[in-house]
Amino acid sequence: MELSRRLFFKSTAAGGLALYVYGANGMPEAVGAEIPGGSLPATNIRQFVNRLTVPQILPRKGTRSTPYGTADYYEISMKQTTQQMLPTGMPKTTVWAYGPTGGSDSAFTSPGLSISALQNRPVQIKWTNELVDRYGRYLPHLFAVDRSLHWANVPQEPGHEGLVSTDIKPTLEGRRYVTPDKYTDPETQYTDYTGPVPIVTHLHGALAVKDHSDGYSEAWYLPRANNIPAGHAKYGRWWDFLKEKHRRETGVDWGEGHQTVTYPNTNRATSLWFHDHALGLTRLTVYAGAASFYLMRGLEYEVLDSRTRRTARAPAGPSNVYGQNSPNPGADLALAIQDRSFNNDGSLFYPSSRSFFDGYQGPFYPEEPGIPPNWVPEFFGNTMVVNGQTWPYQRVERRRYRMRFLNACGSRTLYLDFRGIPGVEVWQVANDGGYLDEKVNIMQLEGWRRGRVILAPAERNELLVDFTNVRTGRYTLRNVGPDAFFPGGRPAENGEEPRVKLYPFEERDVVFPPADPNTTGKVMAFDVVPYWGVDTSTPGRYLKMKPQPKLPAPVRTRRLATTMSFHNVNEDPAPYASHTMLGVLHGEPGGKMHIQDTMWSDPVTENPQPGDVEDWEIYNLVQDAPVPHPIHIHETAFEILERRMIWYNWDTGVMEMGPETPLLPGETGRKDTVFVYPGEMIRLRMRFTTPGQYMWHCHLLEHEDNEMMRPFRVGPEQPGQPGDLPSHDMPHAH
Ligand SMILES: [Cu+2]
Repeated sequence: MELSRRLFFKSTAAGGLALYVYGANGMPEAVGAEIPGGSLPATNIRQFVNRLTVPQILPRKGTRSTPYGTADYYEISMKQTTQQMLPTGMPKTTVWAYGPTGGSDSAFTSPGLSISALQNRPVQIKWTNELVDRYGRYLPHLFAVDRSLHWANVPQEPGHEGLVSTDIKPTLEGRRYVTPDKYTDPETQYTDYTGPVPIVTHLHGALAVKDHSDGYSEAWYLPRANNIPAGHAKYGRWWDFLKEKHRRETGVDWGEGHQTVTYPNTNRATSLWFHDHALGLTRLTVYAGAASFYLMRGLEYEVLDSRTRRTARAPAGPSNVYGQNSPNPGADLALAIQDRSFNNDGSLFYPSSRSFFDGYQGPFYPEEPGIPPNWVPEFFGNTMVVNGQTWPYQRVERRRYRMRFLNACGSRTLYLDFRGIPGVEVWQVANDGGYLDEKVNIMQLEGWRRGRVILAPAERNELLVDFTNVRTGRYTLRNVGPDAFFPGGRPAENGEEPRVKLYPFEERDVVFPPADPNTTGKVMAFDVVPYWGVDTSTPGRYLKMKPQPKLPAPVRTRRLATTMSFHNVNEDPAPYASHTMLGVLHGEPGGKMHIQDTMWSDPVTENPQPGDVEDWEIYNLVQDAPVPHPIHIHETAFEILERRMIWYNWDTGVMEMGPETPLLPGETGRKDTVFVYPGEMIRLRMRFTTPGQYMWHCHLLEHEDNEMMRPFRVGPEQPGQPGDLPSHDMPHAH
């Protein structure tokens, strides 16, 4: 198999960092070419063949009475199905899709049908795991599940001190990893997990959701299959406790293969999305297709028209409800962007082996305790998929459109680039938390930012895209984000050399190679045609935003860290990434700070009380492999108060504080996901309102699945909640 590029950063004597990119032959090579994937080369896929599909709205199944009031009620299943992701004429792709329980196969798509929710009108959903075949037997995962991580551990393989439990890291003692074709002896070998697949769905960005309804990673459940192997648990460690809590509070019970949850919908208008969150395999199940939009409509459009001082008019679509109309999104387009790789038979490709990432061939855990056999630290697909199709096109009229973008990639950061559409106006009006305090005129930003919109994994935004002054013809929406390890910064232009210099502060300069211009450098095409109607929506220049009230001063400040663990193996001078972590910092910025590394299994360290406003300062300390981490905090949304350069001296432990840097465009208002760049501290302010057990984590899904996730608790420990697990030994070397 062709090897992925190996890319890492090495400190130089001057204290700067040099960027090294290694090819399969171990020699530095140029970047900006097609990246490796499955057996189907991305260049064999014709672009702009299929017309964009915008997910229709899922009709509700009825209403239910809940403690929050009358709720819209839905039943949604996850099933295996096929869809035409590649252009017509090429093979179909097997995906895992959300769809209405009992609905026809055509209603199961990836992304799934959207939910349209109204602010303060609750929603109740019964989620069912239907990952079974037509004989009722469980379906294995589409991709290699790594059983050496701290994961759901469905087979309950023993952990430290012989502990038998789900949701622990098994020791796999005395066993050596082999690929499935070489697996013969369960006493001395282990291989990929191919059993029934646990799922649990999280509504990303939903505020004030109780923990029983938040998709806690240890509240997963298997499908109701007739051949669950002996010794396999059907539910995660937190299932019983949260099941009983939901039953007690809402009167609705959970059962084999299904879970019902209740959302209060106290958010402002914004674009939420839901996706799988099962412990240690989220990256794989989301890659298989488990993601959909959840569009939260406000009681009114929060934006004013400066000419009238009344509510502005947003570009609208016709009512676009599944089963009631033929699909017609009108001028309201929800766009989920995902990078994917394919094999010649149309199947999705995701690496089954660590060697795809950096050529490392083993030994693996537990022999080489830091290195899991299947997990890769990051993965970049070599095609761009929008709403479940590779490189679609969309016909747009010379008028204004409301576009809600979602970066649903696992690792990839998008730099959407509108520069190739002369005459277009682009206004960012909302981010993931709702409408901004200040609109952003994207085409008038300064320097390299002009025409570009950055989207970290899991971030969303809403753009008003105005084609009124664009000449008819075909235009490409491009992506100038990175194809490989991403250090932050800006894309190289005109053959510029990539570079990463973080220190000294006044010389900070980060330039990365942009995506391959022929493949992942393109997102989709717009075919601009005349418009014969009258566009009554408010032009961007007249939009007047309503700033959010500021949160009061915090009752406490927490100092937290993102770190990464590396291992030197054999004589190889380059360290191998082992796992990513969050941590707690002790000491004062500017002086010595000590890092308390924390893993998923460690006891809760962040424990606000209900109603508390807290500041979280998150320090990205990974300077020898500079990776920005998109941090997501459940239950709440935050103000971004500060970005500041930092430099942590790993030898002396001194945290040097540098100058403050401006917030990025579109970071006003509230957010639920935010990048923390390498060598940077970001300060977030938020209020916690709902008692219970939640998670905060990196949303780079490969990181999230391997320890870069922490439980946190609002309020006191709950009577009867599952106890802490013994912390497992993980190498904490840096
Ligand atoms: Cu991360």
